[in-house]
Formats: sequence, structure tokens, C-alpha cells
Amino acid sequence: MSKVIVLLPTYNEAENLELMVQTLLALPVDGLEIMVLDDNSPDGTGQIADRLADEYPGRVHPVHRLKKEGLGRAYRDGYEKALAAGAEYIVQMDCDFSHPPDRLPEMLAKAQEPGIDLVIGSRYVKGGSLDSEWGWHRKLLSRWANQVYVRLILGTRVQDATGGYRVWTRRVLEGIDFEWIRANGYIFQTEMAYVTERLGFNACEVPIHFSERARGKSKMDLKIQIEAALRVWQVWLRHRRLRPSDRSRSAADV
Ligand SMILES: Nc1nc2c(ncn2[C@@H]2O[C@H](COP(=O)(O)OP(=O)(O)OP(=O)(O)O)[C@@H](O)[C@H]2O)c(=O)[nH]1
Ligand SMILES: [Mg+2]
Repeated sequence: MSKVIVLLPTYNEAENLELMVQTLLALPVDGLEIMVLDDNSPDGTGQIADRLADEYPGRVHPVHRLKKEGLGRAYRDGYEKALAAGAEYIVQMDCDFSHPPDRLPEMLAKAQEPGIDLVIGSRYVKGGSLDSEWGWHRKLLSRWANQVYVRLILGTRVQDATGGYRVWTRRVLEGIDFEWIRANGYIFQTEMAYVTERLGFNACEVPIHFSERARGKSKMDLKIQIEAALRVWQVWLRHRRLRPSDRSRSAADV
């Protein structure tokens, strides 16, 4: 299979990184490589990444970023580096086991089907589910935000536009000029999904079960959720005129 690079953004994931790397490398995916995008975590995640790089030469690549700059910046940096390293499939996922690694082989298989440009591990398509610990009101809010609110504003087809578990084909990331992407927090995933659809790429979804992080600290709160909801409008204003002919770089001439 062509080259697969998994991007793992980390900030204080010392409790999760090693198991995550072992789990990913044990998957039946030939030659899978991992790029750890660490924002100088105070808990020493970066040093763990270095040790893992020694243990698994050529399979684990630590990227040491200077300071905490948010998920969006880390991913943009990772996309560039994965493209430069020749990846055909670029995977992105959280390092806290909310995104089940065992779904990855199926997502990668899907990404190889003709006509599919992006695969999203989805909580909201048939077969997908949310953490059973979540109360019904939280589940309802999350469903409404994704399946109704975001889709009404942006007109996107995907049911889980905020989902962060994805397999990108190289051509999509080559088609996006990362300078266009301004969001850095939780809305980053939505902005990427919207731009992908505006450029005429085809996203499809594979169901996943999303579980709450078991180890480490959660950063989500109501203020962040409200800010994200308002920022959906910004994303719409910024990109509503994008067309497939706006695809950038080498993707424009294929
Ligand atoms: N490099 C980098 N990674 C980050 C940053 N913020 C979060 N991450 C990582 O991004 C992934 C998702 O972040 P989480 O903190 O799990 O966010 P979440 O899943 O929305 O919220 P909780 O799991 O409830 O904390 C994890 O692997 C984090 O370690 C950041 O500023 N820089
Ligand atoms: Mg999480």
C-alpha cells in the first residue's frame, strides 16, 4: 500500500502516547508511520516521542514545536510535513483514544475506493455512537450542533463536520492552500471539511464509537462550545465563494 502517515497532535499526553503508538503500529497496515506533533508539553510528552522514535526507527517521527499554538496550527504544520515526506494517505486523530484506532484499517480501505477523497470517522452516521457516559441532553446538543446547525449554515453534506478522526488523500491536502484556514480551535475541523466540499472533493463517513478520554485532562467547556457555534458563521463568510477551480498547487493541474 502507498505511504500512510498518522498525525498525532499532543499536548500533555504523557499518559497516552506510548500505548497509542504501540496500538497504531500493531494494526494491519503495512509500513504505517506516525508523526507526533508536540507543542512542547510540560509533562514531557516530547521526550517520550523521542524515546519511541529510537525504539521504532523510521516509524515514529517526533516534531517538536516551540509552544502551545492550538490544534489547527499543529495540523497545518503536520499536513505540510506529511506531504513533503511523500504520504499518499494522511491520517489525523486525537491521542486520547477518543478515536478508536481499530477503525483505521476500514477507514483506509474506504479512502482507496475510487471517487473518495476524504474519510471521516463519524459519530452520527448509522452505526456510529457517542460515549455512553454522556447524558441525553449532551448527546442531543452534540447531534443538533452537527447534523442540523452546521449543515444548515454551511450546506455541507457530511453528518459529522466537527469530527477530528480523518483520512485525507494527498490530493485534497494539495488542493487546499493552508493560508486559507484561519480557525485554530474546535472549529478547525469544520473549516477543513467545508473547504474540502467547496472545492468539489468527495467526503464520506465511516461509523465510529466515540469515547471520552480515559486518561489525562479534558479541556472542553461551555464557553468553548458557544464560541465554536458562532465561528461557524465566520467559516461560511470566509469560504462561501470557493469553487473547484480554486484548488491550489499541483492539484490544480491534475
Ligand atoms: N500540538 C497540539 N496538540 C493539541 C493542542 N491542544 C490539544 N491537542 C491535542 O489534540 C488532541 C485533541 O485534544 P483534546 O484535548 O482531547 O480535545 P477534545 O477531545 O476536544 O477534549 P477532551 O478530550 O475532553 O480534552 C489530543 O491529542 C491533544 O493532546 C495544541 O495546542 N497543540
Ligand atoms: Mg479528547
